[in-house]
Amino acid sequence: LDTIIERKKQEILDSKSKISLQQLKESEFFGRTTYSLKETIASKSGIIAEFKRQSPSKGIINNQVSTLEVVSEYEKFGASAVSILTDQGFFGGSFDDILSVRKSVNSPILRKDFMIDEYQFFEAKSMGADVILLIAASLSPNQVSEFTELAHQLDLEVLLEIHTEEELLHINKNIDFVGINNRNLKDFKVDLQHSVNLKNQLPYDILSIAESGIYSEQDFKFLKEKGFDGFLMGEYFMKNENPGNKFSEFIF
Ligand code: IGP
Repeated sequence: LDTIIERKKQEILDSKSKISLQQLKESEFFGRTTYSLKETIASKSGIIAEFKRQSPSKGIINNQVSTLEVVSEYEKFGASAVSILTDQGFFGGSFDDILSVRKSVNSPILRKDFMIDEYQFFEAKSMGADVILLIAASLSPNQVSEFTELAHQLDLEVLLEIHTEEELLHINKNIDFVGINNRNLKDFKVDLQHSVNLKNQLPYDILSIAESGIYSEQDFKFLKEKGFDGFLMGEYFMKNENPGNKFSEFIF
């Protein structure tokens, strides 16, 4: 994670030198009305289906498919939201992956990236995102509160990702969803029971999303029975030649 954050700082400096904050604020999507995942999470499948070409743990997953084709099908077959990786260095994503599909997708879009600088929130709004991710492991509780406030000023919902008991302290009443990562970002091990245990320790009633390593309908049903409201799934769909098709076959 530290390596990713170091590279991220450089990416942000590059972006800032290319597009000013003022330009972001004047861009087409900046003033748009966003879609709410709070509204779609219970009315649809609860699945947040992810578009991810590659990852540090898996290498290339799928770099043959177009973002638009995949996310349109995710939407058509009942995803509550789509998640799109915009990190370039480690996940092969870009700003354009969201920008280019925004007009065709009427579902909430989660900008999946490592948010460490206020600039990225303005960027998220201007590319057409509706929800942003905050990762507790790379932020202080104070940063989580400040970034949440900024996100809300921009009409973006906040998903806070945690993985350990200590990170429960990052939760505050303003965040919209707690994501519990089934995957340990240090050794990439997946443990669904660990997430269930952590979910049972949440300080109050808050929408919860199980993230990563959901590799079967059985995994999904297990987590649903344990009370998770949402399910963030990428690889299970993306590792197929036709991820949209794979999503359409998933029984939820
Ligand atoms: C999706 P999976 O195992 O279904 O492909 O996981 C998503 O949870 C994962 O991509 C993820 C992630 C992250 C990626 C969860 N938290 C933080 C980058 C950064």
